[in-house]
Amino acid sequence: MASSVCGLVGSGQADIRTLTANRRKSLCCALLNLWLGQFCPNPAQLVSLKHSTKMDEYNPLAIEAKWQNAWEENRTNKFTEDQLRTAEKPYYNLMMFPYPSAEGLHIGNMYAYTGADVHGRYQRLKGNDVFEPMGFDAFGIHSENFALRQGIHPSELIPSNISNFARQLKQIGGMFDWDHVVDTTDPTYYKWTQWVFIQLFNAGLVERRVAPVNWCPSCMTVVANEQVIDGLCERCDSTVTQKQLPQWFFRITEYSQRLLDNLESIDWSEHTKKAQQNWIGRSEGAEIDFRIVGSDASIRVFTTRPDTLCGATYMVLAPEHELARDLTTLERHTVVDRYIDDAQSLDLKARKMEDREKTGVWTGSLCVNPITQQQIPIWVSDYVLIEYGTGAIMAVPGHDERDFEFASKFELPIVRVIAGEGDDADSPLEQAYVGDGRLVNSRQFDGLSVARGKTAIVEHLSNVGQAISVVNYRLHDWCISRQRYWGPPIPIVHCDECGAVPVKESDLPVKLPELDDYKPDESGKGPLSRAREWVEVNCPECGNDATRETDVSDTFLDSAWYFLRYPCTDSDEQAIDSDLVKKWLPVDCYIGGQEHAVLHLLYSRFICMALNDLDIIEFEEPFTIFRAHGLLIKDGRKISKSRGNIVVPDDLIERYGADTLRTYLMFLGPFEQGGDYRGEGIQGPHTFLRRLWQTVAETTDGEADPQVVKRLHRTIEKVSTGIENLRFNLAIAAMMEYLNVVRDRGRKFTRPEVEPLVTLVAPFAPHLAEELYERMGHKRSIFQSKDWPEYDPTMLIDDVVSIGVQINGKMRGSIEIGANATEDEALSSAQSHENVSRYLQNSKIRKVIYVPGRILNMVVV
Ligand code: ANZ
Ligand code: ZN
Repeated sequence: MASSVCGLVGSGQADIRTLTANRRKSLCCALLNLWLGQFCPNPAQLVSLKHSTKMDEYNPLAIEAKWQNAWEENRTNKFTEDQLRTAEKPYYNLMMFPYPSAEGLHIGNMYAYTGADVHGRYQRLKGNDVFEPMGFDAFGIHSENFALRQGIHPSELIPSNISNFARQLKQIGGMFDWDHVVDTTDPTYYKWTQWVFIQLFNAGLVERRVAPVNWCPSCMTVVANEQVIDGLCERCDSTVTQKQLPQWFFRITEYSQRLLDNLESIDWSEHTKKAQQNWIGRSEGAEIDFRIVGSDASIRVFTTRPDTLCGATYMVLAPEHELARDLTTLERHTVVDRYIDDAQSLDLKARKMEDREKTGVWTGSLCVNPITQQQIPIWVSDYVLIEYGTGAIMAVPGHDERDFEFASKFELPIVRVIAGEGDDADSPLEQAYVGDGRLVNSRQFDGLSVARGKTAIVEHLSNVGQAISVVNYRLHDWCISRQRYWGPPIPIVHCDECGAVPVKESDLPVKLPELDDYKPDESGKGPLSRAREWVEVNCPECGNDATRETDVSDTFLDSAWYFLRYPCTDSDEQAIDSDLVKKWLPVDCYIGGQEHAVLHLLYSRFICMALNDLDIIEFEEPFTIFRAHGLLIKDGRKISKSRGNIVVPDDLIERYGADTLRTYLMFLGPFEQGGDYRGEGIQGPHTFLRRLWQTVAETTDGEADPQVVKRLHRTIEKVSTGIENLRFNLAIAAMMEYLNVVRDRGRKFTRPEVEPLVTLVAPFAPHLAEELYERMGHKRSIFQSKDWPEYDPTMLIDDVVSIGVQINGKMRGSIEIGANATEDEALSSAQSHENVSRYLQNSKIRKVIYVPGRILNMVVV
């Protein structure tokens, strides 16, 4: 036996690091054989039964252990480095790797992985060289919090979780290449995560700045915007507040437009693309300057509706706006200062909620509307956000809902400047009018359409230097700093002389120091700052005393490039072997959860664009196809640990076998929509597999029945397109139907009728298929056969039947015609029939009676 299968032994002692190493001989083999022995007392006996007339029972556990062992021994699913380099039809089939934070994989995870594996096995049976690697996203807050709860150090806990995950993933019959595993917590991996950071740093794409961040007082860490749900921390439900900290940022916003444009060239589900578009949030508009009364200075606002400028009756600054305090008059100071201080303790997410009651204060100052020349008040309110646009808005209560609400509350003037069809220019507004129309109350611009008004007003103001057209994006730079322990240290040294200096590449990895007390605290500094000896270091540039960066990087960085590493894990010398990456990437098909539609997928795209710009890789888009799987529902709710409705797959596998579980899960519904898990339903697929087993045993030699062959071709078509469109349920239903046809009313069935079904079922029930394939006399693995059956398209046409043709009630012949042919088709076929046409000569058809599939009767005179 060639290689490590530690995960199968799975009692927790095995360390995943043995899995990542290149073709390392394993000590586990002997153990594995012992373990297998429990289920498969005598594999030779199984084989000898091939020729026995009395078929043994379908025993899933025995054959599954046998084939998992055989795959391991024959390296069926593994590539050597050489094979990776020379594969002729490379197909990279990837699924999002799990974070091993929980006790093990639950049935919902199995659902996702099985679907992706079915797709991979199908591609392989079609003759592709399918690379299907697996790994563990084991750094990060999820894993760390899990370890904290268990009271076990993550460096102890995570490896045993990983080996349990690996055991389960093997048990379910996944076609994973266990010689190319990525474990993000392994220094041989995170060395290269740090290397990626340094490449981006050197390219000027990394920046350190003080920024307001969401701060969870309970997790005691910065949390990303998207981890704040309704103002609460996603993990612990505490109220999130704001804190000012120096942070490391990746400048993803430099790529906003490219991230948007490229969406057109990739085959992703529309839903996912839409989510990315919304997240990037492009909006076209203008920046307009408003002169401050009694000052030479002006305030710049961003608006998408310059056409409504004449309706701007006041201005609003974000509380953090640099002019907010300066513009406040003496008598307004107390009120405004208090308002600004209060706003800053609120979290960013809560402030963005549309339905929050509007609050605000007047600064006491005024500015001038550049068209109407009216003096309008400058307010401060937290509904304006500092990080979007210019942090200041012109408020148009007549046409913006938020402004309308604010103006109504504070009794500010509301003016209509857009009139829809039939609207009176001067009738008061009951609510903001957000529809299309023509400009009114807008001086020389009256009568213009909204679209024309936008360009006309911007053009007018830009001539006097008071406006420019701009495009804004909602997307923010990516904050990658985490003040936590369980992550890769950010490879930076702080030196008084040289500033922030990246660690020399030859000094990577910067190993995560062992820390017994790794809990975060409220200092705002990461736990690594407590590792005194580790922190003190010489500056890589000038050699003077310096200190290490103590933040670790975001887990999303680990997963933003792991797919580049899988084919390269044989190399310790470089992160990315350009030949291998060129051969295997972009990923042909990526499957994962819709919850990652934005962050993980967007960050991965960004990293690839950046590495492409640096000539490290030759493509920009990492995933040619992406499909999100649906969710498995139980009792009307998503299956998840937090909902306490977990189903552990191990028990089901023990009872029915992995093949049955796989087939059952895939039978539940369209894969992209998910399915409703009901335990009893598993019997159906189980019976199907048993019947298939029985059928193969009872198969006789002989010719195939043409009618059955016809059904076979239809079945091949249904199964192939079903799998291609991830409609696995339809594929399975088609096979079940076909098996009924084969065994219809006790008919004898033959090998050419049955054998292709074994291949069709192989993606779903790989162990069973291997066993049956072997019993049918094949020597190599079915997955090396490239035997996926082709269907003949002409066989898909309607069944042809023979129907009688009568003329005036007398039978005059019969025609071969499609069972569902129309009356016209039947008539024209009859008219070209030699005998029939003779009787029709010189007569006129008065009436036609046609019963499809039965009879055609013509009344002629
Ligand atoms: C005047 C106006 C009139 C606006 C109108 C809208 C409708 P999107 O489409 O999301 O880009 N805005 C600008 N900066 C803002 C900030 N920092 N915080 C909160 N709101 C801000 O939204 C752009 C619109 O949102 C801008 O156009 C501005 O209000 C507001 F009938 O300007 B508008
Ligand atoms: Zn220095």
